[in-house]
Amino acid sequence: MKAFVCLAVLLVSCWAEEACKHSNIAQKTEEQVIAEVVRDADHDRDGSITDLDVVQFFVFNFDHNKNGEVDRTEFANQWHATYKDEKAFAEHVFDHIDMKTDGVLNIDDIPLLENRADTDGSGVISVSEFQTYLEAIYAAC
Ligand SMILES: [Ca+2]
Ligand SMILES: [Ca+2]
Ligand SMILES: [Ca+2]
Repeated sequence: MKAFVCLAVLLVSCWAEEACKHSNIAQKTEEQVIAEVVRDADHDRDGSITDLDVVQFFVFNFDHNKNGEVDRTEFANQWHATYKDEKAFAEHVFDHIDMKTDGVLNIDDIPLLENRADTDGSGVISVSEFQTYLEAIYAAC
């Protein structure tokens, strides 16, 4: 566990060193984009982001070749098309969400994502926890 925390800290500091700036072709602010993502991710609008919401959000919207996984290119293209962030920035978002760092988002990332975002340990990611998680990703970039 301790080794994992150290690794996580290392990875975060690596990301922080990259000169990456939020830019959006529609001039949306980070706050506007995050609000849209949170709204879309809570697919059934019940105030929490469940496994099913995550699968519906990512697999249905982003998995263009329908192979059950979302790769970095699929993610960047769709994030850019939907939220208008620059693709390079969308790739940074992907790198944070790809918890297993194997280059694809799939069901293996979900438990890791939940561990990371469920900060009160309630077993479910609330809309506000998901928002905080996204804000951290945008701020780290
Ligand atoms: Ca939900
Ligand atoms: Ca795919
Ligand atoms: Ca929670």
